[in-house]
Amino acid sequence: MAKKRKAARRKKSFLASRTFLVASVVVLGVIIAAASFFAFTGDEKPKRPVRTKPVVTTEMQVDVIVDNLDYTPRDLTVPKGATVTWKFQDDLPHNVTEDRGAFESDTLQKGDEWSRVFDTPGTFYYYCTLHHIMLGTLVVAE
Ligand SMILES: [Cu+2]
Repeated sequence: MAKKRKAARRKKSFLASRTFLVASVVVLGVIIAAASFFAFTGDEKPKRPVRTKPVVTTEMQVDVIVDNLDYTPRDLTVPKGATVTWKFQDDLPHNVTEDRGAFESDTLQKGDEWSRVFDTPGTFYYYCTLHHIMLGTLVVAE
């Protein structure tokens, strides 16, 4: 009788250690996944959104509306020498900051505007430093 109980206890302890092993592997997996996630996103610049409704224009004066935590159009191509004006219409303050520092507006409020002449061809990725979900692309054509 006592022998049987002892065997049962041994079986239970084996099960417990196996459960512990599985739990350890799961916890370790979660830690590795979290660590790699933070390592990957840590100092990286914001990711570009999927290109939606790209606008290509030959106009020399082009507006980008800043509203609802977004730039519209998000993806704009203008001719070399064009003036782009960001018009701030959101209730929240925003700015226009190029990823590599090519240009940077002040943080502006509803009703404000910020203009810049683009004489250098290239692709400029910009975002709002206050809201990293706000991502825009400006292409200055040759
Ligand atoms: Cu913002």
